[in-house]
Amino acid sequence: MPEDSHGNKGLYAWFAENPDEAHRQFFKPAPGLSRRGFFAGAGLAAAGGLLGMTIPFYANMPRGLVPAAFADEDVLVGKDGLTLLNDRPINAETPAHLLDDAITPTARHFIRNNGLPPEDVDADGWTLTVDGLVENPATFTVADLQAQFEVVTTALTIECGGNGRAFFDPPAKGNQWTVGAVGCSEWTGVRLADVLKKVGPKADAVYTAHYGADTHLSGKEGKLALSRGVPIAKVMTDNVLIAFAMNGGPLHRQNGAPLRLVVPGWTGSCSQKWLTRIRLRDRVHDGPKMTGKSYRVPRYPVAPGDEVPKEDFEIVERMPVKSLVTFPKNASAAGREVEVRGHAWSGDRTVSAVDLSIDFGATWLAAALDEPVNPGAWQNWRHTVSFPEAGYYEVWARATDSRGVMQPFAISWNPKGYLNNSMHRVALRVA
Ligand SMILES: Nc1nc2c(c(=O)[nH]1)N[C@H]1C(S)=C(S)[C@@H](COP(=O)(O)O)O[C@H]1N2
Ligand SMILES: [Mo]
Repeated sequence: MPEDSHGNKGLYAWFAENPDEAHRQFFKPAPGLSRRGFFAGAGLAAAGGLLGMTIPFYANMPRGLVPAAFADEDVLVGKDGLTLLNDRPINAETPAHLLDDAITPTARHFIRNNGLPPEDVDADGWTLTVDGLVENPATFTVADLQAQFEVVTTALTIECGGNGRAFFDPPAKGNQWTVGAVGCSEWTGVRLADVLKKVGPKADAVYTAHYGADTHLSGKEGKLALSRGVPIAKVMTDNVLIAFAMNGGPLHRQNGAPLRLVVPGWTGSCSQKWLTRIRLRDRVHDGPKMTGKSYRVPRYPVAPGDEVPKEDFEIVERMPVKSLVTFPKNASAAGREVEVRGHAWSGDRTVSAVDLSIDFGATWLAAALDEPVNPGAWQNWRHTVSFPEAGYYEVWARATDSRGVMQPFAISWNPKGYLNNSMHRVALRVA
């Protein structure tokens, strides 16, 4: 049972393991309103004790809800400094200055859940089935994957399609990600391409369909939180992984343990967590969050607030060119000379330049830019900036990719708030 560094069982673990009991322990019904959960005896001392008061609308509280009053500390067990945007499902981003490492530590990889992660995961008994339009459908344990295919370790960038949503005006509904729904950890696993070559895709297979073991928030049997897919051509590339380790250790529970897909550079939703099945299909997959307006953007620019017909949306695939300033921290104090640094990426492409401006875009300074450590990894950059005098400055970062596409200052609004790759701005008080 997961415990924190003080030996306490995490609140989330407690709720995951026995929601009814946890509910009884944490919540106290207002007298006379509901008898649900009221019981006498040893547990009573704790009941309501943590909140210290009754909850008038106790009867309406969904089973398994982790009280927001504690959520910040307890839900993010094993994570360090993440900002919780939602606790049901758990969504948490990493402040930019905590993404300063070249390789994102597990504790600082963001979390984007659409449903509830599976409970009591048995990594040894876990299986992945590959079926649908294949010659030889097969089921693999994690050990089978390790034994039958080449195991590779690569740094791969995952960015949520909604990263940057918070900067849309008018606001787009959904988690209000600022800049931190992105990470580049080192993933260890086998290539999906190798596994598919073994099972033999049939000639009419054109698309994958991914399934995971998380459950829908409604708790409805068989209802999936998210099931997406990608064109076969994408997964036949070398850097799409079925990963079982992260940064040399196990996957974090919230990042898909014990098995997940990593489809670098494409909207994070393609990287199915808690992976149980990959099915090959003869058409574009139509699982939950694959149809309608989910992870889709209008084919043409639309005015803010416009209603766009469903058929005018296209599926989000690769993520656009983007950069992040990870040092110095936004709104911090700085000296007259500062090494500004960060990362830059562009899905399926490389970044060819990162430029910085300290004068609101009038002039630009070229940063030193590293090659990616391997295809699919973000690129690190740095530049020592000299500020002419004391005062308030903004550092703007602008990446340009291998096709000459540059980050914009602001992007055209879209209804679900995807793909916001506008420049990252960091405010500095120079002494
Ligand atoms: N099974 C499953 N896989 C999933 C999701 C999910 O809700 N369920 N969320 C997806 C989305 S939208 C993103 S951005 C990435 C985030 O990966 P992370 O939580 O490890 O950062 O996981 C993807 N894989
Ligand atoms: Mo996402």
